[in-house]
Amino acid sequence: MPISQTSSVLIIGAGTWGTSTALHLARRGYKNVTVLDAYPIPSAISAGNDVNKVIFSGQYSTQKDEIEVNEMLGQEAFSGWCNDPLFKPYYHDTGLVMAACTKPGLERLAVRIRPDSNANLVELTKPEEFRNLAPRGVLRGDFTGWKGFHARSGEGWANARDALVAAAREAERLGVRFVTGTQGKVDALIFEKNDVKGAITADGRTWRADQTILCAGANAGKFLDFKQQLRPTAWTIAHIALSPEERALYKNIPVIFNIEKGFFFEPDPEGEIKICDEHPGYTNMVEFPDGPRSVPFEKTQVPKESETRIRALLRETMPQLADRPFSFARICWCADTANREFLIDRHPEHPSLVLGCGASGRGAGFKYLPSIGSLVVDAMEDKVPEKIHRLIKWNPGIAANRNWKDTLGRFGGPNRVMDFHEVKDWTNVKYRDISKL
Ligand code: FAD
Ligand code: FSA
Repeated sequence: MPISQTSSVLIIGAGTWGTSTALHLARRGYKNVTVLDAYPIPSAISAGNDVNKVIFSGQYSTQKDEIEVNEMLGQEAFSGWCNDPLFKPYYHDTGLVMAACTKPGLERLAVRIRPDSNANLVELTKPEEFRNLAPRGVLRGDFTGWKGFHARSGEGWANARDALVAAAREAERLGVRFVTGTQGKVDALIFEKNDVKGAITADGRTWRADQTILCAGANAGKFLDFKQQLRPTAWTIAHIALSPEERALYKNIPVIFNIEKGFFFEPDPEGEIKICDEHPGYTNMVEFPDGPRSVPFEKTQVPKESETRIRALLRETMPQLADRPFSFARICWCADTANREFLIDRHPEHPSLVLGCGASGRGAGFKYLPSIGSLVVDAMEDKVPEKIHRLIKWNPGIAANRNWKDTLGRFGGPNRVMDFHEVKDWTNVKYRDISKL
């Protein structure tokens, strides 16, 4: 049956990409769209349910065609943050510093940042140039060996959780139905005659649909054999609370991102600074009859070794905060493809199934919230331009015999993909429920 605006469309996952997809379907006039999510919005396990995310347009590849497509997709997303009245209030153009210290780190930095293409960049080579990025001794660390670039504007951060909730509310206003909790928790896809005809939820209900779009982030592999194309991989987040006086002092600092150590932002509206230690990620490898796979699990703590790395980053940059207790900590899962491209395509063997997956690609996928849904709907409408489709299509060939330990161009920590089975000690930070509207 040809797709029309009255076709029933079922989206699995109301995280970053599922919400964006719902919004773009509604904006294109689709009238029968349902989104299922296992958690109330914003989902406690969505990678996008976070106080802030980096909005950064840099590169991740050296291939000409990938650079071109990356620029195109990046511009679409950035235009959404700057011009779409829905998203504009959540973007903060604070500028961003991207830095590294070692030779391989600096070589990677040269891939990620191309000064020739951005007149807005200032090179930073000395510690005092980093310290001078914020007023009043906020960045009073040694910055030993740091080199990098400061984009004074055109990069920054977004208030992620609020932007996600705003997008969901707008989709709902335009007629999309969101079903969450047990009623929205998908147990399985409905496979019929080599096709996918919807999903079955934990309450036993059958949701049949003309088109099913899988946007379940790191959990997508629970429902479909991705033939090693997705690797659930986790990163680590912690917060430190500032006093009311300190909040004013730290306000408006640029995002500081050392690609070998981690990154942090100006305080969130609650007066907390979020810090992530950068590393090639953690897997949770489990043996299955057809081989090992990484399986996501939830935890609002981080490994002690991550705490040590976060404190080391603070000691180099803002030593005055390095020994403060964490007010929040969490592991956060993404899905990495074998080449860090997105995986957005109609499934070749299940014609009514569309995949909106692989969001750890191209740097990482939150920054595409305003626009990625448009590409997913293009995939459903079979009109993704060939030069993009070539890069983001279902392509198990490139994942065959996948090296699950591939760092995919990431640095930090021990410079290797870690596994949670190796972690002995975790932090013991007070629990906070992040699943609230
Ligand atoms: P998610 O947002 O995780 O959504 C998946 C959804 O599926 C969830 O809502 C979940 O509840 C739902 N789901 C799961 N199982 C089921 C089920 N059984 N039934 C129904 N629903 C289900 N990107 C940036 O651009 N900038 C950054 O600064 C940045 N920082 C990051 C920091 C960390 C620590 C991490 C982990 C990621 C970061 N990212 C960043 C990446 C970005 O957050 C992700 O790429 C993006 O949010 C992924 O979107 P998604 O929709 O694929 O997955
Ligand atoms: O380039 C970016 O926009 C950084 S996204 C933040 C991050 O934590 C990565 O640094 C990490 O490597 C992973 O992709 C999850 O997202």
